[in-house]
Amino acid sequence: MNILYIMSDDHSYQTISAYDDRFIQTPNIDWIAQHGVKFSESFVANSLSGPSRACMLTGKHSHANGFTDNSRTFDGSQQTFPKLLQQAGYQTAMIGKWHLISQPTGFDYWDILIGQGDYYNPNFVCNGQRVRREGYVTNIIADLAIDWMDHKRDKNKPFCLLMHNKAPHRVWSPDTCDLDLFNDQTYPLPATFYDDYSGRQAAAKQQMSISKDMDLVYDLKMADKENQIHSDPDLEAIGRANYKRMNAEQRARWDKHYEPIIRRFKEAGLTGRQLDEWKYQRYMHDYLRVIRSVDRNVGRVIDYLRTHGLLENTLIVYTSDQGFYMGEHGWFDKRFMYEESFRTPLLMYLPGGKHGVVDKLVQNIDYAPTFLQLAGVPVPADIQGTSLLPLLRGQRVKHWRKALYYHYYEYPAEHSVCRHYGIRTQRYSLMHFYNDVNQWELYDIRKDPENMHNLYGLPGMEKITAKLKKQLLNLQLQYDDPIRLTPAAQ
Ligand SMILES: [Ca+2]
Repeated sequence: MNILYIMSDDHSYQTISAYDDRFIQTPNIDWIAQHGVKFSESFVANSLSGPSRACMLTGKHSHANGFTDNSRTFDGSQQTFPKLLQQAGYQTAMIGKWHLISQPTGFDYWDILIGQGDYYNPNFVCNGQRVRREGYVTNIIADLAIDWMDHKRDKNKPFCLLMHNKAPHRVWSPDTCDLDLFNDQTYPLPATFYDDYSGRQAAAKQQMSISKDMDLVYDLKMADKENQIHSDPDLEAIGRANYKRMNAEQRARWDKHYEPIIRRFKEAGLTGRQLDEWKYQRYMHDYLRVIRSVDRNVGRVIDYLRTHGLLENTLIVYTSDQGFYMGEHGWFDKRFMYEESFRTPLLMYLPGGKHGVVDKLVQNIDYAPTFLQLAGVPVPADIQGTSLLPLLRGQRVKHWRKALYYHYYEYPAEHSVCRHYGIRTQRYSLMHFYNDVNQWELYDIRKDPENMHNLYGLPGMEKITAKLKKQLLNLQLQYDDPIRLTPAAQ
């Protein structure tokens, strides 16, 4: 069985119509759900790019694979599932955003973006060789994936291809052919857009708010020709450099779309909530245009499999490195153990497998053992995830996990989200923010899926809190996390 693993960067489940059809239709991504499994309770172990990728490759939590935050360098000498598949006779390839600093190991072919990568005319490193490619990044990554499957692999061997999009990562720059999509759409503000963060210290401290931290020039492309609009100097400089990176044809189409928006923005002189809500609409427009391109390119790759008889023997996975805020709590970005960023979309098509929804608690440490088991490779005992293969085959699973563990480390850093760890059951989330703050938060997800009402310490919550803390400590011991609940906190 071949494995095609497609992972986008910061793709929220809110913007996949198989999960939520309020904002956009994604028929090609939905195809995977319609012909396979949609995991409705899918989560990450650490809601950030590099750490999430490291968890996925190793099947281990961040403390165990060493890549706890984006300042780290991935130790490529450690065990990963691509290496184990390669040893078992698979052809392995990694194409697109890598973001683990060290060079990829365990791949017969790799062709990766440098760092975060650029949307337009991006630079890649192909098996160690630097190359600039003209065009739009999502199209290029799909082109490379198809080209590898078509021409570069050994067709006598099964393959495992990791296709990692840069899109829709900040700053959500659409393909020029998609710029005018959704021009007439106005999106409803999330109910929590004006959250005041009462009862939640870490939420109050963050710097990822659309109102305060979303940059006019960098994020919202208001780089005017007259040079009158100014924003954060560093971000503005990158925003203007992104514009210069385009070729003449791309710039002409870009200007045709953005110049009238910039002109109207200058004339309007928006302030306060009007400005906040204008920013939200601009953000949604660009983000959703980027998703349209992601979906189209997923369709191209599935079409390739279909026309080459590979749908009968290829597992197709679509996921994201974590969830993302579409204005909920007034935010963009991720990092928190709150639902929107802790969750991640996960769709899998297994030929001959189950069709439908799986509501078991699953996490990105489960992918590695799934692929190994599918390939008939023994799953090493030090892998912390659990194979999803029985769930994909529709088998009855008696003893599935009752709770997930989460640990986020990147602080102090961009967006100022405090360090925290926590536990998530089907019903509750309990999280402990530590380091410069010391606060517990408890949510009843069934009653409060938006994580607005911190129940920790309230009368009547003692019993469930004690039970969850005990379960949390058990998970920390099970996964051997050196940072764990102290006796005083229990
Ligand atoms: Ca990401």
